[in-house]
Amino acid sequence: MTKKITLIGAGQIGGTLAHLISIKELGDIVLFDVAEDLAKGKALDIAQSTSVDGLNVNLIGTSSYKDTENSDVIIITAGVARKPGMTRDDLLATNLKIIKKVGEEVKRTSPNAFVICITNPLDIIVMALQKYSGLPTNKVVGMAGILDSSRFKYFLSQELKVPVKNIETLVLGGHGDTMVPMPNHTTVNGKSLSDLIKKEKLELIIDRTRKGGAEIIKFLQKGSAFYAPAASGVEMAESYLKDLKKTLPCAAYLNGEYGVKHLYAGVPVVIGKNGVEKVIEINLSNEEKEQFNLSIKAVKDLYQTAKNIDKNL
Ligand code: A3D
Repeated sequence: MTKKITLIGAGQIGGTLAHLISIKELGDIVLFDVAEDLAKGKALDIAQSTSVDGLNVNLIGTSSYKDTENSDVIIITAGVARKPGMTRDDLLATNLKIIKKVGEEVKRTSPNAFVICITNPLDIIVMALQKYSGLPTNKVVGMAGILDSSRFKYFLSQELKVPVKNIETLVLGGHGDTMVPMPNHTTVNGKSLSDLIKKEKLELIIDRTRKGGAEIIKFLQKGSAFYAPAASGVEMAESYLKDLKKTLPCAAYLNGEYGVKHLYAGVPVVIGKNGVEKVIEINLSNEEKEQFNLSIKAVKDLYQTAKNIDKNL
């Protein structure tokens, strides 16, 4: 049966998600936004693009949650994005309020959906979304690690002059300035990265990866990255819908894994037809552990700030 995919937020990422999902024919698409005309306009434009290629996808734009009922997958980008000079954490209060409403509506209309959150600050918003929606933790997951890893991979491919597909890499931790690119878990054509690149160069690339979002905001001025974030969200949705059981770095609920309890953070997980089916625990060196723990501390601190805003979290 045709799957139903709802995109809550029809802004830059929401529109790109709809386009990519239609090209891949993953399912019928409901593009939802409080700005109804924006959702309707983008849905109509993308629907017309499907007749160019003869794609078999239905799209609608709406501001009514009734139209989203019984979705199989929901991808959430509702909220505000960063402007130049802002950190992801600056978005917290505004986006928490938005996500409360979204979470409650998701619970009411699509309690069986697999829900992917992209709204920033990611780790806290996905945690809040799980609480507000009451959906099981394996059905609520955050997109960040795939994007951060893709940036790391791209910069390495440019430096080493090898195709991106020959590089395997990983970025863990929270989606912020303390994220942890993992050079020791990176291979290029199966070879260890440390044999191929000078330490100083690698450090520059790690720093550029951590600031990858800000670099794009500085160019765009009016918004933040959306093509790569959307591509990353689609990879997660596809792994769920087709039961691909891919191992992907995502913001997942930790219940003791990596020594962390009751918190969302970026770790490798297996995504298949049951949602997040497994958290993969990889061995971390002492230095990696230290950096990961620092990143977890930043997530915990921001969670405390969120609790000061809404004590029910
Ligand atoms: P933008 O183009 O502003 O789209 C956001 C949309 O949300 C707008 O069309 C709003 O009308 C809509 N919206 C606001 N409130 C609601 C609501 N209550 N219900 C439904 N829709 C609503 O932003 P964007 O698409 O560029 O970014 C969306 C979010 O993703 C932001 O919070 C970004 O910071 C975040 N983001 C995350 C990553 C990660 O890697 C995690 C990367 C890039 C952007």
